[in-house]
Formats: sequence, structure tokens, C-alpha cells
Amino acid sequence: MRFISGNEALAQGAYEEGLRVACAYPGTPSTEILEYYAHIPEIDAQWSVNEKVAFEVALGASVRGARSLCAAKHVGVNVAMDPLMTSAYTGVGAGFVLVSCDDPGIHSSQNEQDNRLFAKAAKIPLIEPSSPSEAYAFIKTAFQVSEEFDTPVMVRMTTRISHTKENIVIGTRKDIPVRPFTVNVPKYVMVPGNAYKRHIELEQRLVRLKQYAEKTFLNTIEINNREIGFITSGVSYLYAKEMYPGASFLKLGFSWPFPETLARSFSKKVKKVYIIEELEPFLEEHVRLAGIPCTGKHPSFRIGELRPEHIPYIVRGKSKEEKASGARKPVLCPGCPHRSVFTVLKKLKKIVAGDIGCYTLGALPPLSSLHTCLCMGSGITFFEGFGKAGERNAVGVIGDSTFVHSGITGLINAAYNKARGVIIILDNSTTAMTGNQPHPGTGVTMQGEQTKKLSLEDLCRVCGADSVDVINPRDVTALEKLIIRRTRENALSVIIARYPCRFVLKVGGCPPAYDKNKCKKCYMCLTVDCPAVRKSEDGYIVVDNSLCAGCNVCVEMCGPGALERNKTKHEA
Ligand SMILES: Cc1ncc(C[n+]2csc(CCOP(=O)(O)OP(=O)(O)O)c2C)c(N)n1
Repeated sequence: MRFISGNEALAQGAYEEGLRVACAYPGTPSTEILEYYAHIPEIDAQWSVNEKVAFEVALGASVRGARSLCAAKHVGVNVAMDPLMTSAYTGVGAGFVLVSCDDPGIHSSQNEQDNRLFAKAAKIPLIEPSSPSEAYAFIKTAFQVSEEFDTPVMVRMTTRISHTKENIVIGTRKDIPVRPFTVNVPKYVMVPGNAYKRHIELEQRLVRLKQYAEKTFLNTIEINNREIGFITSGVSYLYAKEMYPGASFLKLGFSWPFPETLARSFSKKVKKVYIIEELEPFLEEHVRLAGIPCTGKHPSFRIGELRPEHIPYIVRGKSKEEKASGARKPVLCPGCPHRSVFTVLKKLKKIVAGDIGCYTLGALPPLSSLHTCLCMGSGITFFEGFGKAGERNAVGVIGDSTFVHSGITGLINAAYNKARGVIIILDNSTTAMTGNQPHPGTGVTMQGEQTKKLSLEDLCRVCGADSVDVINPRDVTALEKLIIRRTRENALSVIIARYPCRFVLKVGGCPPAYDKNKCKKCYMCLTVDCPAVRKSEDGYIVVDNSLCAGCNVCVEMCGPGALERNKTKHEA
């Protein structure tokens, strides 16, 4: 028995089911699935450079005969959409599962799309666990379904299932040998003539999958009070069960292709049918298509995470009552190397095309110096777009991991299409946002082994940057001069602002010394928005030594010299 999270339970279940290859790019709430495999020798696990690559490597392993898995956060599946759509045509070799971890409520994402729609769009079966123990059990069935029907399978998790912990009785690993590879050009080479035939095969497979959905043990009916019948899936089932324990339920663990006959027979056993689901009215549309009278949720419930207390509102057909969230404002960590870059960009009044990572926090006051953030890679492409619209004061910023994920093509495009200006790669030598995973620029694998190290400076040069500078962003004055110099040139420049994240460095520095007598209470030190520096009741400054990482960016901002540099342990 082990007390593990939904992600760990799913990872363990897949391990027991003979998984051999696992690929992902980190992304909340999916990250722990791959981290589980880092030290399991039977599984070849990797941080891939992005989700498209992860999907293809894993699918390639499946086509060659090894059971494989690709995990991604919901928006990661967007990146893998191109291979996903056609993989439904080719089918698989050995079992292949795509785990989509969705983020209703947008705890840590750029949107809250419902990836159940993607399973339907891609025409692959959809399995929805509602708890860690089901994640453990259902992933096994997912591999079996994948092989039985020769299809990729989507297992859809959501934040609450991924991160909830439960006691799970775990088992042992099955020995499932790698299958031999048989050349099968009509199946695996998707040129129009072959693809057309595979599409026919795919539609026939969907008919068989629908029949499977009608009888699989993943879909269960619980008949209790016949006045109220809930059709539900995923964590929404638990919420409905918690609020209406005596009601009847059709719980769909295999929700697409939709088991119409099962839903119809359930509806005949109860007086009224309610659909309980998070985000899109996915089940509801299918229930209505089947001609089953039902009550769905008010459209206000398409937004945000569902909570148990919402269920009575849905039953009464009412809208959601929004309560103001009392969430603390997020802030860059003390010692974060990104802080000084945004301080300088603010001073220079730049328009900043931003991207996704810890550094997106540069958008918040008082730094307020990141002005757009759409998706991974858009820091560079938006920078180019701004230029095409005539903007000469724009700067693009992108993190090192994000640059490798999807910034490289944007840089090549910018160079090829004669963009001018400055792109800053915020290189803290890690993927900090998702918990400090390594990436090719770090030269370390998921397992902590040394590997080929990607030189970002060499790469930027061959992509077509006219100049590439590497600078320590802790030297605020030098950074400012460099940005001014490069923006004045009629060229495409990349500045790599390189200093490790404090969670990579793991060494603190000495907090600065503070002399009250020199302090003019100008509060320039507060403009860098460091949690370690604050104003006390008497209007003077307090440096919290327990938080301070000794980066001295506040010292650089202090005109009167009241804050003075101590040599940091790292720099000494
Ligand atoms: C398509 C997609 N995949 C993954 C993520 C999750 N994610 C957001 S930012 C990021 C990378 C952050 O690393 P980096 O660019 O180095 O910036 P840092 O956080 O280290 O400052 C990841 C993995 C995402 N939002 N979208």
C-alpha cells in the first residue's frame, strides 16, 4: 500500500502494465508522471524538447513494438496536435496512451480548454478516471484498449485527480515483450491514397469502440434514489456523490465514443437526468443528441473549476455565484535573475513581447514590464509581429526552456524575414516554472546524467542573429548599457541574460548592509518588487535576511548608497 498522488498512481499502473518508453515536456499538472520514472531502469523516460516531439518519440516506440506513453498538460496537447490527428489513422504498434492533464480553474496555465473535445476531434477513445485509484487501474485498461483496437487512447486527468493523494495497493510489473516490427506501408505511410483507406478503417474502428463503450466495466450504473439520476465523469462524479450520496449515477470512465444505449437505459430507470461535468457541456451534448431529456449546467459553469457546493446550483438550474478570490499576488523569488532584466526594461520604457515561465510575473506591478503572453514561443514571434506593425521600441523576452521548446523556429523566422531589434533569452539554466527540470541547454538528462549540452549562443548565431551577447543580469548597469547599445543598432540581436535560478544554485548570498542615516526614503529599492525588501512602519527599509539571496539588485537601485553590497558566497 502506498499513499500516492493521481499522477504517481497512473505512472505506477502504466509501469505494471509493461510500459517501456515515456516522454513528456514538463507542464502543470502533468509533470510528476514522468518524474516518477526518472529512476526506474525498465523505463526509458525522457524530458523531450516539446510535446510534439514527445508524442512522436513515444508513438515511434509504440510503432516499433514497445508500450509507450506521452504525458502533457492540456495546452501541451495543442503542440502535439499535428501528429495526434494522424496517429488515429495509422493506429499504433504496441499500446500507446496520451495522458492529458487538464487544468480547470487555470491554477497554472494560459487557458482552461477541455481536452475531451480533442479526443473526439482526433477520433480516439477517451478514458476519464475520477480518483488516483482509478488512474492506477484505468491506465492499464487504456493500454489494453489501445492494442485491442489499434488506436492511441487519451486518458484525461484534471488537476484535482493528478494531485490528490490516496492509499493504493500496488502490484508487480507484467512482462510484456517488445513486439517485432512488421513493415506495413499502407498502415504507417500516410500519403493520400493510404490515408484515405485508413480513414475508412478509423470510422469502422469507432463503431467497434462505441460497442465497447456500451459494455466496458469502466462505465458503471449505480441505482439508488430514482428521483435523481446523474450522468457524470471524472472528478465531477465525486463532487456529485459527495453532495447527493443517495442519488443514482451513470459514471462514465470511458466517455467517448459515447455509450448512447447505456445512457438511454439509465435515463429510463430514473425520473430526472442531470449532467454534472466541468468546463464544456461535452457529455450533455451527447446525451441530448441521443434524445434523452436532461438538465445540464448553467453556462456560467463552463468557466472555472467545479466544486461540490456547485452541484445543488446545477440541479436547480442556477448560475454560479462567484466569490472574489483572496489569492496572494505571485512574485519573483528573492534572488531571481529575471528581476533585474525587468527593472531595466521598465526604466528604458520598452514594449515587451513576453512568454511563459516564471518571468511572466514581470507583467505585474511594480515591475509592469512584460506586455504580452500568449503561448510558448510567442515572445519572439510577437516581437517580430510588433516590428512588422512599425513598432521600433519592442523587445522580445523568452526563457531558456521555452526557447528550446518553441522559440528556435521563431528566431529563424525573424532572421529570415529581416526583423530588427533585441531578443533577450532569460537563461536561468532550468525550467523553473514547473519545478526545475533540466533541458538540452543544461546538458543534464532527466536521470541527472551528463549529456550533450546545447549551446544557446551558437544556436542563436546559426539561426541568424547578427550578434549574441551573454551577460550576467546581476550586473544591472552593464545590462542596461548593453540593451541600449544593441537597440540602437539596425540589426537582430540576442542577449542571453544568464544566471542560475536560486533553486539550481542552492547557495545563498549575503544580504546587503543597510545604513538608515543614508536612506532618503526614495523607495527605489522597492521598485524591484523583492519579497525580501520592505518598508517598515517608521518608513525605513527592512531587508529580511531569511529571504534575501544576496543578488544586490536592490543595492543597484539605491541612489543614496544606504544599501551596500556584501560579497555573495557565490561571487566571492
Ligand atoms: C505548451 C505548453 N507546455 C508546457 C507549459 C508549462 N510551462 C510553462 S512555462 C514553462 C517553461 C518555463 O521555463 P523557462 O522558459 O526556462 O522559464 P523559467 O520558468 O525558468 O523562468 C513550462 C514548462 C505551457 N504553459 N505550455
